Amino acid sequence: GGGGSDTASSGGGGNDQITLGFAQVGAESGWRTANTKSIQDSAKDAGINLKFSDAQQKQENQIKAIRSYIQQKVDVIAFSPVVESGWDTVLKEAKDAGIPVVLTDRSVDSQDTSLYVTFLGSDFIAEGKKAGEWTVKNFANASGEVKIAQLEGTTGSAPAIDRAEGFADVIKSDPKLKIVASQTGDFTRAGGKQVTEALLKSNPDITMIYAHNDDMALGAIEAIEAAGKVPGKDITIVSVDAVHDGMQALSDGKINFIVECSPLLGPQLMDVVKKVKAGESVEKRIVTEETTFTPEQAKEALPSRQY
Ligand code: GZL
Repeated sequence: GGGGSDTASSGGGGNDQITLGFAQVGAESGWRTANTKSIQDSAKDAGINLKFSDAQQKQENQIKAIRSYIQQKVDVIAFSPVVESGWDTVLKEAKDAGIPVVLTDRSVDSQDTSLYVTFLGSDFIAEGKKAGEWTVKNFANASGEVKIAQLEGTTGSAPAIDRAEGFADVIKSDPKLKIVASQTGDFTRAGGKQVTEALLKSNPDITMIYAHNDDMALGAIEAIEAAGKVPGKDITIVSVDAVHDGMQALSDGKINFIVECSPLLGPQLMDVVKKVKAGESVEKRIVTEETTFTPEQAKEALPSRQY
């Protein structure tokens, strides 16, 4: 037993009201807390009864939560799979119970795509490519080798796998660009700081850090400053998400470029839930709209950012 918080629910229990069971990854990053807020606020606005659980980044807790939603006979189940693999059994249980499942944010590697109605979330490979394109441009005139350290997201998660793939695909066009070290910081600030502290000892001459999310980049900034170096100058930093603290560091010049990954999936999720309940068809893949930011663009955008 234990692990993960109990499923909290909000909103009345009217008989024609839709009940959605959402199994969240955890609360590991600024992105995740903004994503949770978007889902909770949107459920309220949509009059949908939300049952919500936090799996503390453990797959077994997400599976437990999904099973509890099946027991409670919710109308729809939605979740962001912490890792890509290991979902077929529980998704089959949901299918056999006649409960449609919506994937948000991260996807699964199940061969049987009938196990879920749709996948609503970002194109992480495109995010990695955008980071790579900026890197190729930024170092086009560099004289020697550009030593890159990569802070990977949660091992086995779709964003970690795809952001690494998209980035590597693009930077291979310039042989000067070399990934000399790559390690997971599990999407957390503490993880990013610990990995960077070790990195700076083993690779003191790294030119750039590519972080799979802002929280790890912010941890890296702490480690770089503790080592007496200037983040954004001595070591170039590129990251993904564009959450408030990342955008602040970008605006301050401690990060050089951020690829946005929007957590505000709540409104689209509630639309999908209502369509599914009404038996209407939904596209199999819904890709989130998102952009990129330079320091100047961050300065302009910060005042109006929701997260
Ligand atoms: C991406 C999401 C990732 C964020 C991290 O959609 O799954 O998980 O990039 C978060 O900040 O922890």
